[in-house]
Amino acid sequence: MSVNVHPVKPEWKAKGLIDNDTYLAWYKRSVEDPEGFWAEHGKRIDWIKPFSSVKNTNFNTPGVSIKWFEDGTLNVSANCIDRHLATRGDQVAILWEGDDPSEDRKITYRELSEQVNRLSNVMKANGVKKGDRVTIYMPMIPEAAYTMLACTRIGAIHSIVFGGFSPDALAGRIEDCGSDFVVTADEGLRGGKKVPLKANTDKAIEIAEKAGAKVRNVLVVRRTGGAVAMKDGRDIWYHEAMDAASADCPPAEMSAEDPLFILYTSGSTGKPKGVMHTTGGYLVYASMTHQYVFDYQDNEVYWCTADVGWVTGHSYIVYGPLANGATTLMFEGVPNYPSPSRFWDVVDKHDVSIFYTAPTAIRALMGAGDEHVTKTSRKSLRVLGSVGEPINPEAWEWYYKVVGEERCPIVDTWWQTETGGILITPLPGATDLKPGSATRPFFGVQPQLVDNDGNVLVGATEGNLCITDSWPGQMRTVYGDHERFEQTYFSTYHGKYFTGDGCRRDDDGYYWITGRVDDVINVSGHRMGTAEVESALVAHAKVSEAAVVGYPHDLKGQGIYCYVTLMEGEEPSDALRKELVAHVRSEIGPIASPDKIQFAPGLPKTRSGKIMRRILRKIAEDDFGALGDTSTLADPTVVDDLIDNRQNKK
Ligand code: 6R9
Repeated sequence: MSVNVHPVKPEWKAKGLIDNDTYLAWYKRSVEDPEGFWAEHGKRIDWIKPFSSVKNTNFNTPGVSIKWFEDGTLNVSANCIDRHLATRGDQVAILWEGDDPSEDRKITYRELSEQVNRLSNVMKANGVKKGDRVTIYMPMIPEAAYTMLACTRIGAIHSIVFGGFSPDALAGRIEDCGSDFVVTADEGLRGGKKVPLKANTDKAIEIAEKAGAKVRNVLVVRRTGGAVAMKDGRDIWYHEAMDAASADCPPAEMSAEDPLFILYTSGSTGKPKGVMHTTGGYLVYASMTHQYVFDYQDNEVYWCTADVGWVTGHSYIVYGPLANGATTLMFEGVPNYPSPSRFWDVVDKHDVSIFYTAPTAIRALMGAGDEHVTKTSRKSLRVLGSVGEPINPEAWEWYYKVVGEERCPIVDTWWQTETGGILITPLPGATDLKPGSATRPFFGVQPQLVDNDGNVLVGATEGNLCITDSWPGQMRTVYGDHERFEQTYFSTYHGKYFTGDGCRRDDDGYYWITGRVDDVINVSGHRMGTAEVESALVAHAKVSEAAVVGYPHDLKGQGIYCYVTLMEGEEPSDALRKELVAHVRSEIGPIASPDKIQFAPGLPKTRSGKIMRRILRKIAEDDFGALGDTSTLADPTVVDDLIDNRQNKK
């Protein structure tokens, strides 16, 4: 494969915070002397009590333990707000762009301070204490950021559930972390359509309470003004409570290792994991990566198009940018509403310098036609970013040429919910770019490729991506299940953090992520455990068994392909297909909608009863010439039926 290398342009180097020599020198120090390196960079945030211990980490099972800056104390909201007031009180902190292009709001750091202080008092007055779990199920409105920051101000742990998730999914997450306080809105608004957030919350609480959970209060922001039921004694209108609250709430002094947030993410088993991040290391890492990866410089407008329901929204809409005193743009809408020019219209309207989005959006906009881009100016753009899944070189080149007019470096940032911040990425002033490669490790990050037996691979090679030592932003545990944390991440390759991704390293030491090697698929940049979709399918009364795999999809990256075996006496039909799609949507949410459903009388299993997914993947890809060895199957004849009835015939 020929690679179209784009060397760092002289003007990128001149403007950039870090050039290649600096990158190489800092990187060397960061791995040779992590204590010294992070002692220095740990000071980039404000500590109430400075740390003396820097790094105390162990990747060996049992006993995995990760602590950074552990004797230091700080408050995240004070770092994201209070410390900027003297110099940037009147600077816009959050630049909000509504779903409807006529709506926007500019919230200065001073206004942010007032809102967050009031909200902290509202939460306190309603019994929220340090260490309590607060569930946030909200649209992309500034109040979502206020709520996150108010939690950090009083030491409560937030758990954000993406607004596109179903009541069932929300219920499971409320229950798992024992959350008794929920913040939501009457309705969300996306692409002109309303999302019934409060009604979903009511349903979720009903489900969770049947399972033993108890939700004391629901705080409800009025967004659309749509009619919603308010339960006496439990539900509180946000605006009423805010009016009555004082605008002064001193920040709680938190230990560096106190929990900051929980964020549920899919793994290879059916139950989402509560990824837990802590206070000090996370903030140091989020702010440092935000500054250097995006090359953020004072007074620039920075826009990350993610939703706060995903980790990208946590680290790169809220915590990283605000800790750096940036102006962060928060967008309520979608890329193609009211037209496929929306992103670029917003860039022009607000003079956005740095723009960070996902390959799935880039591919969709590329498909809509260049004219939607070229009719806009985009002259304010300086740096472009990509995250969420591998970006194919064609989409990369389009982003570079058509959107950025070859003026803007593209940072293809590889990272995960678990890593808290970006681990492998170019730096705008330092790294020669290769479309499709996330390029080189960030400071302090030591990638390693291993084969399936755990042998370390050197030089240009391909293997399973591990990280051999800790970085400050790393997750600390799975909430309530440390053993699962050790099992999932540190037991496959003993003593190493295993990412679940496959990866190639080229002759220049550049990393090329090839995608998940476990049973996780990546649909439009969203992680989906195939087991989750399978359990949703088998929860349907007519389904006896299901196996789910990913297949290449032009827009989504991967599509969801389901093999379904029906109960005795049930007949396959298109109506049932539709019913199953609707069922999965209601169990998990629209992002889990199956793309293909194939009714299969039998699934290919080994004699020990294991489903051979390798075969199912090949059939879903319409690549059954290369099925490999099927001799270990209990009943090899099922394969012929699967091939005959495949849903992806080319
Ligand atoms: C931040 C985020 C993590 C998984 C990860 C990988 C894929 C993310 C990528 C990428 C190739 C990139 N991924 N960024 N693959 N290149 N630049 O997306 O977190 O939702 O936890 O997903 O996404 O497979 O393991 P999360």
